[in-house]
Amino acid sequence: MIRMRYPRSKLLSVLALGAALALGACASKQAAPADSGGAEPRAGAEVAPAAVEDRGAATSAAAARPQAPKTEPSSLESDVEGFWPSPESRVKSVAISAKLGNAALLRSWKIEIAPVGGAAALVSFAGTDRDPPAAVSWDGRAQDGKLAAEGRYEALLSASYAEDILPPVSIRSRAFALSVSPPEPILVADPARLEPSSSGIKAPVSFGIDARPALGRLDSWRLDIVGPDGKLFRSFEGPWTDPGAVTAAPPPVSWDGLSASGAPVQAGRRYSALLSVRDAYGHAASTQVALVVADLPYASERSSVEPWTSGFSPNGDKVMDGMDFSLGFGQRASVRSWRLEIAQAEKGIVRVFRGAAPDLPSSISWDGTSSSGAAAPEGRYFATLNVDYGSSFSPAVARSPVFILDLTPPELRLSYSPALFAPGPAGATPGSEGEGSTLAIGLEASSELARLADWSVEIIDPGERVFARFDGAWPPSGGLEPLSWDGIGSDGALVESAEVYGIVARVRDELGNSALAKGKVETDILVVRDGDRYRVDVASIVFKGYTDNYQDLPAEQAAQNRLTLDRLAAKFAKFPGYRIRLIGHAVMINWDDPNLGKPEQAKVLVPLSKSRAAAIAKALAARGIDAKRMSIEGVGASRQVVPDSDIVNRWKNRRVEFYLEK
Ligand SMILES: [Ca+2]
Repeated sequence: MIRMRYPRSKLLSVLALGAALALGACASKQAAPADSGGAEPRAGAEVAPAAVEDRGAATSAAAARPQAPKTEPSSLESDVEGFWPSPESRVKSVAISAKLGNAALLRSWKIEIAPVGGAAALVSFAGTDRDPPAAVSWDGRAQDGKLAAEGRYEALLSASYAEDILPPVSIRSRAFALSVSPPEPILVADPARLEPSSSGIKAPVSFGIDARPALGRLDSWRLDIVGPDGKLFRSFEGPWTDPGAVTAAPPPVSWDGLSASGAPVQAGRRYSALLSVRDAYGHAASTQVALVVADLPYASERSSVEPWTSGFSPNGDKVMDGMDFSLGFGQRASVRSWRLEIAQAEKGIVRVFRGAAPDLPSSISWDGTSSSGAAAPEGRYFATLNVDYGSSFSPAVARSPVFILDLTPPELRLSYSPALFAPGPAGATPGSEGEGSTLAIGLEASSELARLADWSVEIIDPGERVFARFDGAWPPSGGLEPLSWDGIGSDGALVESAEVYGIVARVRDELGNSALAKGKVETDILVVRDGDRYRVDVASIVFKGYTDNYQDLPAEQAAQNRLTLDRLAAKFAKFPGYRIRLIGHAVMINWDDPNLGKPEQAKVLVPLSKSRAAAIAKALAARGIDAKRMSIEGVGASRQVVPDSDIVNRWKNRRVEFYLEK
């Protein structure tokens, strides 16, 4: 579009481009066609009419032609160095002001706009009036209304005078740019990867700012650092360095990694730098580069948390009731704070311990309570040590091996056989060379969480003391095979005949939780070789104090006596070829006083022991043993098994011994 501005006094309207064409039509009566002067020669920006130097010739011609007037200068000026024909533009058009000297003598004039370099004019208009427009405005559109190509243009003014009284005028304007493309900003960040330090970043970032300006003169720039949250972190701006130069870039911008308020960038986060540039016509464009803040370096020394044991059992029994952890802080001097989290795989964090430098404990003890003080549930746990190094290093995380909190004792099942146990060395049984039987003791144990650690089996004698003991690590060395016991006690003695022995089995897990199982086994009548005869020991026939009465007793004892007699009778029936000798024994009261003991033996114990042997012989006869096979004897306290001073054990002396003899 082109429009013309006339001096106010002319009162002429501004005409649009379409109208400019119309002007051409309307002016055709008086003006040459618009393109008629396209090939006219072009001269400097401002020239006086030609032939000024040929003043002599003009003077000599004056006689034949009208007197040549004094030549007035003409000029053609563009008001801007460029423009951007767009509604957003600050400079939407270029104004060409033309001034023609000797206007009153004009014959015709023409103003054209053409690309620099000689291509055909895009628009032109012309006239024959003697007062051409003071200015023409061009909005970058060609005669046909289409936007002209981006590039550099110039305006051309040509004019001729009536009767060639003056040389024709041909002037070109200063070139001006028709700018369409926005500038292309160029932003380089060096380095683009920021190394964090305790105060921000180790080295400042240098931003190189530049732009490919297209045809527009660059005007200003703005550099925004945007944080990971999308908010403006820091901003810089300035004018383009040299308003006179088209491309001269501003000096680099140095950024110290701090926000406008002085806060440092965060390690491991991503920022971006956004460069916007603007040209003189209002064209704006932007570009951005990513700025990655590296993670803080890792501490070279590792942190650690180690439970002291594989688990614990906080049940107040003083056995492994607490769990201790060793804590290792990788780079102690740089630690800012720490946090120890104790967590269960299923339930998450149960307990937290924390502290700050310089309080860096080498160990922490946990009593098995949660943060609320309640008992933590049983299960598998682990501890995590989080070490905060501030801005010196990346936070360190150390995780412990799994450990167990277990309060439930193992499950234990005790089995044994036979219920009636008849041990004895090989060949001890009359008429038999086979081995005596053994007691098979089986343990089955299980534990859900903690590993089983060890086991023990104790044989408890009728005096409630440990007769034999077996123990070992779990599982038993023989695997799950039952323990085989030959009836020999820890002191090498054989079990007593026809007694009840307790069996106490125990298993323990690694955390000190133990389980107990009890049983009882009865020993059979034992037959032991004694020289050329066999002795049958029965210590369990209980007599009423100082009598031979074995029946007037508490019901349980009386029943046990009857059972023993039944077994004796059954035993003797197996050896019909042997005679049976019954020898009664008794406990001396006055064992510590020979003066009293001697008469006690003679007057009380011998008769009592013989009477006891007789009572038992009678009971055996009642059970089918031929009385003729049996003989009795009473020896009182003369052949004691243990000293009568042994109050605890002397019950063993109160007995009847049986011998099988040929
Ligand atoms: Ca415990």
